[in-house]
Amino acid sequence: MTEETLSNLLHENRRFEPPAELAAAANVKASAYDDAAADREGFWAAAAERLAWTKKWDRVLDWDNPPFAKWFVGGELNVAYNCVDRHVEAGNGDRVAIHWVGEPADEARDITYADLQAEVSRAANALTSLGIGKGDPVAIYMPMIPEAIFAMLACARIGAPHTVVFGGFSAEALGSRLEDFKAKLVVTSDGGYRRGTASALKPAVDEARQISSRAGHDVGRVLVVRRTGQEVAFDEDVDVWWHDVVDSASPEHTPESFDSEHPLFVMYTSGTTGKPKGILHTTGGYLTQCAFTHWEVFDLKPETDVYWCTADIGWITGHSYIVYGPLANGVTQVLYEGTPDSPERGRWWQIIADKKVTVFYTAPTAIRSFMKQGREIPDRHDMSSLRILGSVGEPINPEAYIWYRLVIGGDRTPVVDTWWQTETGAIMISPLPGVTAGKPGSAMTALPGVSADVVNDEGVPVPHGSGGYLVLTSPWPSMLRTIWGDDQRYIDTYWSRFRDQGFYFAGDGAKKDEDGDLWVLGRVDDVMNVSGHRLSTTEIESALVSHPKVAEAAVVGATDPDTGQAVVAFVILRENAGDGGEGIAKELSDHVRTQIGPIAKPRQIMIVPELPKTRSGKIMRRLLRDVAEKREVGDTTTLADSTIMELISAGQATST
Ligand code: 6R9
Repeated sequence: MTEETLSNLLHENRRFEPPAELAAAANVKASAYDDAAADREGFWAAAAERLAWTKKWDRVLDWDNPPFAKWFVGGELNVAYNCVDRHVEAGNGDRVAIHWVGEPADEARDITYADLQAEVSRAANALTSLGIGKGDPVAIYMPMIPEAIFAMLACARIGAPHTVVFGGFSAEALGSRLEDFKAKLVVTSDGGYRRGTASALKPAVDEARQISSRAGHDVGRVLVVRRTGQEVAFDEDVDVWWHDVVDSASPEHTPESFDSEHPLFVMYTSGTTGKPKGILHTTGGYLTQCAFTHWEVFDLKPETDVYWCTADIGWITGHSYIVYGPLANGVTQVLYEGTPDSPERGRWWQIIADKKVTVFYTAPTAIRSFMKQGREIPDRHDMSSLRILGSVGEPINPEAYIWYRLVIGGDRTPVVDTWWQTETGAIMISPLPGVTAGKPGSAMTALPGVSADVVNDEGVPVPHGSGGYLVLTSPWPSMLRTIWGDDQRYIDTYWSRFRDQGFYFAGDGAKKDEDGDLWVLGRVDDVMNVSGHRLSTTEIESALVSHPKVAEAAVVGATDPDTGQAVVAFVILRENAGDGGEGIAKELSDHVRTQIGPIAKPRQIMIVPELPKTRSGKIMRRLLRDVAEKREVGDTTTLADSTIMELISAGQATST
C-alpha cells in the first residue's frame, strides 16, 4: 500500500489499560512473549503439557516437508477424554459444563461434567453400534442443542472425523459437503427453534442424501434427535432415532488413544466461488492451541468463570471456543439455542444476568445491531458479573468497540479483539486482557508463540506506519493440515503467494501502526482502488459508523468509468434516527469527507433496512457490488436471510 493510504482508523488514539486486579492475577504475563520468542517449540510443548497424553510425543514439530506440518509427532491422546473424563477424574464431575438455554423461555437444562461423560459415552457406543469406527466420516447438521456437542465429542472419542454443517444451510450445500466428505452417517434433528417457530431440518437431510447419491456417494445412516416433535418422513432402512439407540446405550465407554495427527474434523469454508474448501484439523496440535488460547486470551478461571460464546457450532468459532477449547479447560459455559431477539430484544442480556456470565465472546455485527436498538435495552439488565469481552469475525470499528466496552462492559472490562480464521484453528492475534493496553479497533499483536507480519507485494515486511498483506511467518500447532482431498489447492491457496519467503498468506489486508500494533482491515478483495488510491472498505465503514445516526454500514467498490472504482455505501440508520431526515445522504457523505478525506467520499449512499450477511455474520459484499453496479444479483444461497436482497434491490433505498 502507498504512503497515501488513508487511515482514519489510525487517528484513533484512545487506550485502555488492563484493570489492575485482573493484571495482577492474569494467567499469562508479559514475559510469555519473550519466553515464546526464545524457544517457540518449547513454549508450545509446555502448552501441550496442559493436556493429558497417553503417549508423549517424540518431536514437537516436523516441518521437513513444508507446508505439510506435523505437531507433537508420535504423541497419542483422546480429545473427548481431555474435554470430559479427566475433569470428572479430577473431582469436578459436579461442575456444570453446559447451562443450556432453549429459545422457548421456559426450557433450560444444566449438564454437569459427569452428565456429559455419560451422554458422550452413550453416543459413542451408539455410533459404534451403527458401524461407525476410527476414520469413518460423520456429518452433523443440527441446531444449538446439547446433542450437537454430544455428537461431536462422541465422534472425537471413537476417532471418527466430523464435519458440522451449519443448520441454516440449504439441502444443496449439505449435499455437496456430504459428497465431498464421503460421510457415512449424518446426525441431525427433526427441526429446531428460530424466532419462536419450529423449522424443519430432517427434510433437508433427505434431499441432501439424494444430491450426494446422484454425485456418486451414498450416505448409509441418519441418526435423528427429536427436538421439536414435528412430523418427519422416516425411512426405517436408513433413519434411526437418537432416543432409540443412544438413550438405551451404556453410559460406560473406554476411550481409545489416537495419533496426534489423526483427523479430528473438517470445516467447510464458504469460498467466494466454486467448490467449498474442506479445512482439515487434526488432534494434538489443534486441541493444544484451542485450549491454551482460550485460557490465555480470556484469562480463564475454570473454577469461577461462566463463559458464553454466542457463535453457532456450525462454524469454526463454535468448534474452537464452544466445544474444544472451553471443555478442555473444564469451564462452565452457556449454550443458547435461539436468536438474540427472541422472545424479546433483551434476551441475551437477560441470559448474562441470569447466569452471571463473566466472559462473553461475540461478533461485531451483533454489537452493531444492538447499538442500532439503543442502550436502553441492555441498560435494563444487571451485567456487573462481566469481566472480559471478546470480539471475532470482522474488524471491530472503534465506535462499536467503545460501545461494547461502555454499555455492555460498564467501562470496566477489557475488550479482546481476536483475529483468526477457520484455517488457523485458534486465535492468532489478540490483546491479552491482563497485559495489553488495548486500542479500539486494533487486534494488537500476535500472541506468544505466533508470528505474524505485514508485508508488501514482494513479501518484504513493511515499516511501522504502513500497510500491506497479513502473513503468518512460522507454523503453529492448530494450523490447517490441508484441504480435504486436495493438497495442491492447499498449496496454491495459502502458500504460493509468498512461496519464496515460506509465509502463510491469510488473504487479509492489515496495517502496522507507529507502535507496530496490527490493524486488520478485512479481506484483500475488500480493498478498493479509487483513482489510484488504496482505500479499505473497513476504514470508510468505520467513518460512517462514527456518525451518530448510523448503526451499520457496508462499503463496496463499484466499477466507475472515471475513477476505476468508486465508493458505494449501504447504511442502516439507528432506530432513534428515524429516516435520517432530508439530506441524510449528503450529511453522511460530508462526514466521510471530513473523517477521512475527499477521496473517500462515497459516490452513492443507500439507506437500507438490512445488510446481506452469511450465517456467520459476514457481510456479502459481492451481492452489494451487484446492486452498486446495477447487475442482476448473484447467488444468495449462503445468506442467513435470502429476502434481504429483495428489500435492498426493490429500491427501499435512498441515494445521493
Ligand atoms: C474466526 C473466523 C476469517 C476471516 C479473516 C478476517 C475476518 C476474523 C477478525 C477478522 C478483523 C478480527 N476476521 N476475525 N478481521 N478482525 N478480529 O471468523 O473465521 O469465518 O474463517 O473468517 O474473518 O477477514 O480472514 P472465518
